[in-house]
Amino acid sequence: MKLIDLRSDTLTKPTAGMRKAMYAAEVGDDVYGEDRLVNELQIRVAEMLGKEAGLFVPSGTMSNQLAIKSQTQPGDEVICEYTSHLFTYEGGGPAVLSGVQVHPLKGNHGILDAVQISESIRPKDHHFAQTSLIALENTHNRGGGVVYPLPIIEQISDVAKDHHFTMHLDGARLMNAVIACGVDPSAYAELFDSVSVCFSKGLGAPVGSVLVGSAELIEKAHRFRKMFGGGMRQVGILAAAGHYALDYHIERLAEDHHRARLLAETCNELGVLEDDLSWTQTNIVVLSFPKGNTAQMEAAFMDEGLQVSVVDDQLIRLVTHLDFDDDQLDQSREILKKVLG
Ligand code: TLP
Repeated sequence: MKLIDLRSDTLTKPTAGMRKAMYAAEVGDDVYGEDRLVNELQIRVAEMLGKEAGLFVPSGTMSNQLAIKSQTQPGDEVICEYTSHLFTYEGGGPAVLSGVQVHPLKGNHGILDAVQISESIRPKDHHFAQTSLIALENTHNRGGGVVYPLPIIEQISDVAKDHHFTMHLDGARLMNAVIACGVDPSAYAELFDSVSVCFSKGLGAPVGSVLVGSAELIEKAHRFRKMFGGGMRQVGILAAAGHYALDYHIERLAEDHHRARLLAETCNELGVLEDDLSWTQTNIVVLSFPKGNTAQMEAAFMDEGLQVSVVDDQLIRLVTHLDFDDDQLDQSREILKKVLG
């Protein structure tokens, strides 16, 4: 039985076209700054997002951590959402790598608002850690792939400006947000000092992210990338995959969103969708079960050939992606009905 894998959009394999581009890639040593495709990719992403400079890094995690390191001092505080990737899934990186403490706030499907952020800013008093960075995530992974509404980010950005804080965007799935709501990526990016974009999620590349920001910020991040062991050598091979993803895999994200919507409709009919259909906005579908049932449900789906991802003891996540087609969609809906019906 061929398994259908909906655990994550990170699981996609490079397509034949992408592999061809990687095979043909001219390479240089990027630690010397001599890999043309890497240099071009950094400029390309920076221009797409309206920023001065970009830095190619191995992962979304490193990109987020470099953004924190480059914009904080030890003892500072970073405000973020309590299920955000940089707080939940990055191994305590902010504390270890930047010596900052994270102030996690509970959002609505991962979305924070300006009022709760204002209320959580520490007074200027020597008892408190000083807030210096606000980090948001768009789309919000644990929020169920929800798109951050631009007006809310604008209000949060006003708060940040009033207090002279910097703003970082974990845009691992920024292109999903762009396709879902038709907002230009630069309209999001102009509200942030740094933005991280991943090629290895919905865009289907095997590896790689780019951090963008001002030339000064990226210069600092470049130094820290070396310190974190992220200086790479002949990585034009990977940059070629990034270029290919930008050329061919952005518009098609709409297909992933459509398939996710159909999966969500089935889950809704079966009474297991976490919330109403309006929260399934991109390629992530979240299912909710009575407490303690998710390991058993995961096994039941697996027995039928569907791999899902257990988020916690109540939630299961399905993520649509480049390697998930209409036939697999039909089969998945049948499996959901069989297991849950
Ligand atoms: N997310 C992965 C897991 O780590 C949970 C996934 O399967 O969704 N930001 C966001 C919003 C992410 O979802 C991820 C990966 C990252 C950053 C980290 O990217 P990598 O894995 O490249 O370090």
